[in-house]
Amino acid sequence: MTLQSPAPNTTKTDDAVWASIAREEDRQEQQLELIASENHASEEVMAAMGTALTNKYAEGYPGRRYYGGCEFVDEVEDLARNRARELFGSERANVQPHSGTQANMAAFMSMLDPGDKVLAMSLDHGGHLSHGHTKNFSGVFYDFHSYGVEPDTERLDLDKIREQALALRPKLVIAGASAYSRPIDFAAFADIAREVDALFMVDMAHIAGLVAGGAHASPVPHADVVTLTTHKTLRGPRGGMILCPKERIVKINSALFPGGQGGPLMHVIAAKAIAFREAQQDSFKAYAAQVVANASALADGLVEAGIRIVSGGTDNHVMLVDVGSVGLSGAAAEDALHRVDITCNKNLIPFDERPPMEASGVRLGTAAITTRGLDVTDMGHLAGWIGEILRAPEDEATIKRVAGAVAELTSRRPIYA
Ligand code: DSN
Repeated sequence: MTLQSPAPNTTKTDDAVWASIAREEDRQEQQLELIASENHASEEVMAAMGTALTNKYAEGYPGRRYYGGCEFVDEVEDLARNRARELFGSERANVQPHSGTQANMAAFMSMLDPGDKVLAMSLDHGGHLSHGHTKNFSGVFYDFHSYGVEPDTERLDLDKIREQALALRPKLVIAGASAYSRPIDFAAFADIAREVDALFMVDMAHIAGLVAGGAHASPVPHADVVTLTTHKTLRGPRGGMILCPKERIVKINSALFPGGQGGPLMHVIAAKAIAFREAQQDSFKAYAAQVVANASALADGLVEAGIRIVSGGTDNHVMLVDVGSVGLSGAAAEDALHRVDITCNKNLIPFDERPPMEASGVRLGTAAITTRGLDVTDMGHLAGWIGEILRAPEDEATIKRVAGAVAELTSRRPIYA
């Protein structure tokens, strides 16, 4: 494929910005990206974001815009909406949210009044900022209460969550997490919500690509509203999306625009449409299965190296590594791994006694490294390298040897060949 924009010979006059972009592109090629919420979008997805669609205002929805000249961006948004509906088996889709948090804001506005009670997963146990953190709009405008994982299993206990819901009688129950490595039983969650006359929403941002690829059960048949981001396991452009049954779409659309956003990013919506088509291919099903297989192999390898994984392992793309088990804080582990070009983020583990900027865990995910072709054999090596670095974070010989092994692997498996 020939990229149309930016044309390969585009005159680049802004040396400062292009130099930083080049350094970031090199960084991505040279480092193993284990941040669980990141991925490497295809060149075609990225090309769509560099087109003239960025110039177009299109407030409103296809066929009902507040600007002229929208006939072609209407085509693009219709393609994106229809492909999203087909991909996830949803009656309706809104592809305009600029982010997952803005998708959540619109979802809440469509279902809740300020002050309404909501039950969602605690951020400290793996939930998300926009599910009720006191400094986030969600915690400011709504009355959020949280459930968490059990101290012994480090898993959700649906019976306990049901008891909480019966006591609280929330208007909305939310399932979905940013650091939870076990399957979520959406049907059981929906039953709890129905029993207490609550609405049920799922934020599947992290697992959207696994759902699309058949590697995690779908929440779409069970939830009143499903929100997601398009850039994590789904491997599209940075952005958000909302799925819902047809009777909810009018309120959702109006809550998103004019409720929470102005003009949609039509260049990003074009990139979303391309990513949804990519996710409809058999190759994406294989990708989703490989993401899960790789995560499982990486977790097993770390356990073999004597490092504790929260809940003992993973069934999806993510795991929480308790680096306190080898005497490190999450921040120290993140720094140590960064020195050998392995990128990850410090993360609280459930019942953590350290503050968030220090934390006792790191969160590792396999979405991005699977995109660049790493397999379960590579995971065995990677687990060994991580184990060596976490056990000897200051040992120069170990750092040099592992950094060399990472460099050899990344050069053999380029992202954009
Ligand atoms: N901050 C994202 C993550 O890393 O999981 C979620 O929004």
